[in-house]
Amino acid sequence: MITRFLNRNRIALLSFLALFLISNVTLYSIFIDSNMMPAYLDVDRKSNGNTIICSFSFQEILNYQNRMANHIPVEPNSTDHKIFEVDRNGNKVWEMIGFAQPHEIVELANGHLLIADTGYDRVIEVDYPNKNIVWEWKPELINWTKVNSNWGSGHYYDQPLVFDWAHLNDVDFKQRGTWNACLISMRNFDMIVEVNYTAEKNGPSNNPDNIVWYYGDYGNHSLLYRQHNPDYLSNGNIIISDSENNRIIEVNYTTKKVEWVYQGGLDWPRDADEMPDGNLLITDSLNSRVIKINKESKEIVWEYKGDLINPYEADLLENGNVLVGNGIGGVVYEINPNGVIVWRYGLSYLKSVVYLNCIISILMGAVFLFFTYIKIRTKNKARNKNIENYVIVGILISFITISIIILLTYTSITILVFRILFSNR
Ligand SMILES: [Ca+2]
Ligand SMILES: [Ca+2]
Ligand SMILES: [Ca+2]
Repeated sequence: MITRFLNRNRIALLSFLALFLISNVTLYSIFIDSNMMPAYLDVDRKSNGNTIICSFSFQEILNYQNRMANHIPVEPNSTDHKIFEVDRNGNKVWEMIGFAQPHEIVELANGHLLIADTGYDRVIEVDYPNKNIVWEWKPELINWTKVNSNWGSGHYYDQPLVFDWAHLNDVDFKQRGTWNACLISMRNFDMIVEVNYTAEKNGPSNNPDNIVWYYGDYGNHSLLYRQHNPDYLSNGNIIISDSENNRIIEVNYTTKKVEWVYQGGLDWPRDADEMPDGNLLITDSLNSRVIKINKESKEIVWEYKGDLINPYEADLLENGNVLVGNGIGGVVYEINPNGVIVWRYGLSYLKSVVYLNCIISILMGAVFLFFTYIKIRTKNKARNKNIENYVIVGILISFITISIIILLTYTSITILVFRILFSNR
């Protein structure tokens, strides 16, 4: 029975499937155990020319639901959540742990780093290159009723959770003449606040009186719906990626009226930067692309997709290139205006999977062809004319298999991305 079932073709097919399975599981185990499947959020070019990266692991993305459901905070010494700096040659020159999904970094003029430490619901200032926390701002320490008397004790703001409560995902910094300001985004509050940083530093900190401006209100999705990356514009207004509303809005700082909207075709935008030429650089996360649009005409004047998978944000560099972290792709790219990658950091697990599977297919195709050839040659020399047919069939099998693998891999990546994102919102 078994011998009748196991003819030559089936043995070839079964051994291919076995090798395919074993090698992929092995690769996955190696990568995930050694923390080689990072997910990148903010990626910035520092003033010293190095690149600083907010990183957490793919494993942590998978853990996220469990942490949320059971209120499990990230362990303080977890190496899955870190910020590190690499030089032009890709050497790691600085690293710091002690975060939970670090989301955003700002380098201050004195070299200190302001960090949005999302999972721990705080902004911290670190005295880089030392790693001391010299200032901390936590929404759970704020008396929100003093900011707005309508926000009473039953309000979301007054009911902190131990993990990822506010989802504080962004901090920006601005010198305002006599005082310095921080613009802070709390995604789960549907709100951004401007904090008087100078007053905070002069103490006492976490003072509600130091919140000098805010926009948005929890649950009022006509204003903001789980936003990212509010930035100061040169005209004094605030630009915000209103992510779940799939739009970019400009809010007048004085009147709090929306003065400008860009909506067309965006899917979960998470970053919009004003460029010196007046255009906007937008990271359209779920469309896995970075675009430049003309702010007046709203036309797309530049687009980069490449193999981006859910990028978080992009920056225009001084040399005119664009720096972007490839989301769960685990790679950082510097892209020139012609769409050419001129610098990269990191290894893409997902790409490695595709390449590995292509190599396996080609190898198995070659082995299959070789044994077919030997068998025909030894069995019946008169049938040698059929070898060409076997060769063609063998090549076709390899080709079709590779195509299916690439298709399946990218389909699974897409499904994975959607699953992760929809479950994390
Ligand atoms: Ca950045
Ligand atoms: Ca930002
Ligand atoms: Ca940016």
